Amino acid sequence: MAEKYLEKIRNIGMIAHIDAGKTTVTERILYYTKKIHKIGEVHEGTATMDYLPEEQERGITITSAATVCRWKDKTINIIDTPGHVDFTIEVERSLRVLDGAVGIFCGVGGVEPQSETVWRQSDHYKVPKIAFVNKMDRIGADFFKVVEELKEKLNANPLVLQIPEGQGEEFKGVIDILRDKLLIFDPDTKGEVIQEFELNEAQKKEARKWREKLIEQLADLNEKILEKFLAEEEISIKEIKEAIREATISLKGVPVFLGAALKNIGIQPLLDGICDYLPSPLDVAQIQGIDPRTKEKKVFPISSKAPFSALVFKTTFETGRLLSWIRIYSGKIKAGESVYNSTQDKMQRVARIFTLHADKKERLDEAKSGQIVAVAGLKDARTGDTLCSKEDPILLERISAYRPVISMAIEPRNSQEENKLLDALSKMLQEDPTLAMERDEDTEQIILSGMGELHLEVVLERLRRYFNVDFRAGKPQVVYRETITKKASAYDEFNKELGDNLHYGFVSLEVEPIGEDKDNVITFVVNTEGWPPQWIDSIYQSIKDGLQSGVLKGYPMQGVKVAVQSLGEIKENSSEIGYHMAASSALKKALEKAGPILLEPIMNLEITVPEEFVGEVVSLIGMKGGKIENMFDRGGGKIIKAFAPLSKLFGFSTDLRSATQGRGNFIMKFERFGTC
Ligand SMILES: Nc1nc2c(ncn2[C@@H]2O[C@H](COP(=O)(O)OP(=O)(O)OP(=O)(O)O)[C@@H](O)[C@H]2O)c(=O)[nH]1
Ligand SMILES: [Mg+2]
Repeated sequence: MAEKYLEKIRNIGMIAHIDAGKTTVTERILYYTKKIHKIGEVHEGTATMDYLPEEQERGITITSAATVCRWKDKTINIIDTPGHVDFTIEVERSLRVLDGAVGIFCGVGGVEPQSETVWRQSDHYKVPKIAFVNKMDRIGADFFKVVEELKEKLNANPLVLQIPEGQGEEFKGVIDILRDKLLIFDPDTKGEVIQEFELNEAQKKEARKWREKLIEQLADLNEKILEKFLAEEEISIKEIKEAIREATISLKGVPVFLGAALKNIGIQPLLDGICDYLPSPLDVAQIQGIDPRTKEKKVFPISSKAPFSALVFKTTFETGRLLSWIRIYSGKIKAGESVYNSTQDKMQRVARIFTLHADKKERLDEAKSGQIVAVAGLKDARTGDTLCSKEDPILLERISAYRPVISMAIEPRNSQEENKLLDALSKMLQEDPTLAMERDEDTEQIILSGMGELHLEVVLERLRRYFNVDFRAGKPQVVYRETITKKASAYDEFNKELGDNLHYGFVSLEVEPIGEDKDNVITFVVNTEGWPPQWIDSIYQSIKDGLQSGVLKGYPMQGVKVAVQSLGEIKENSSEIGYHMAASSALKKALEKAGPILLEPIMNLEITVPEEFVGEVVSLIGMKGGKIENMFDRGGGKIIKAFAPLSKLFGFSTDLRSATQGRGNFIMKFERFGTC
């Protein structure tokens, strides 16, 4: 029997393009659910979820923040994610542990590029969604156009449940097409009081049209509705809502709501929608993992009585102490207990458990299946680690990593500062899987790499602000990759005394280009049957490591297939070390012969510009070595989509501003490593 409390939980995320209104919507949700008593605003630096000074100064979300509130009989855990492309990891790791999401769209901008990206990410994790078309008060808002874009750009099946009464400056309220009511959100009570009006004839006609459309869509998806529809029988609101819920959870439909969060319009029906249509932890597939001992597939039931399993999806340092954000899939934990970190193969103690509300915490004695909580005390926990019980362990899939594209050299002012810097960086690296650090062997400089200029800018700001470190930072540089352009083969024989033992290994292999943006592939053409698995593992690992640092400049390689073709042995002397060394050297020789080249980050640009500046922007893109992919009209301006190498795009915002007298805007995201 499923436990009742689980049905009443909604774990949801707010996902969208930058500035769509995720934080503003969340603020209203907190207000109407009485979690806060005063509405704060992003642009005033007072929004609850944007609590970091870096966020308040810029008016954008940088790190995802969690909160929990209650609406009617449901407990809603919300994660408000950032829309800026440099912080996509925050969305990725949140989506990994959430059961549902609200995609927020600007009524004017529609489905903007980063919305497309996060929507696809959520599709990848099979996260059911509802859509909220926000900013309906803005001039140029067009709800129906956004609905069309949901179909065209996101391949979604929008189930329109509301239509607007007026749009843009004329926007007055929301028409509920299921209940045939016009909802007006009283501005004097900050939208808390909702007045319901009967529809006039014109509104009724429009509402009926959309309801019929909705029923047709549902009939396509749902047998019961189809039967009644064909028999022309009355279909009750309850039946319609059940069908919508089924369609949403099975990823076949996306209920669409609308409003204007800033004007306090449309939030309570959205909250009802979250409760009515988004899944509870019981409605989503059980999480699959493997048994770390046998490597066999393993599944635990979603229940607090099952063995414990949880995923660490985020870690943060607060006043020097590590806080791990976890999603509990099964079982429960109590404060003070120890858990097994199956990723790191060690026991860790859960000192305290908290629910999070932005930057505030509330202590709990225990937490169980379905919950999202933060725990203190797990030393060295990292994003993507699995927690479970030692007796019945499970290992869950890690969270995908991202490839840094920009690096920057930093130099501490003196050796005392260097220790402080390294200490601070080790904490920040633990928090942020998209940040990487290495030492330049020649200059001894510390090289930080990350997702973009803003990402590194925020990292430096945090180092200065929180850790009080004094350092000099260089200019951002592009991070490259390497690949090969032709087939080549090579072999190597290792035969040396190391320590007191002779080590032997012979490896011959072939390397081949398989497409510059493809992941590497390592195969064994040679029949490895009968060979000790540790030798084969050693060769595999050696090749894998070797591909991490290319033969031109030491950048990671990609798009390379390595086929091990033959192996040789000398009975007494063959060893893991021997094969490791032979494979590494054979690989190096083969790569050198295979026409290695550098690949650079190619960025995808979407530029919005008034018609009269199109010429200037086209020539600017040409100057930057870019290629225009297409151009189309949107919201009275032109959108130009182009690809260009990142190395030429530093300072692009200034160039674009001067080419368009400040009227052009752009969004840039990483497309691939390649040649333009
Ligand atoms: N006109 C209008 N402006 C809005 C509305 N909702 C939000 N805004 C404004 O749009 C801006 C961005 O809103 P946010 O809530 O920060 O958007 P976000 O999606 O959280 O942005 P990021 O977290 O940075 O990705 C703010 O200045 C809001 O005041 C709305 O309904 N109408
Ligand atoms: Mg935000």
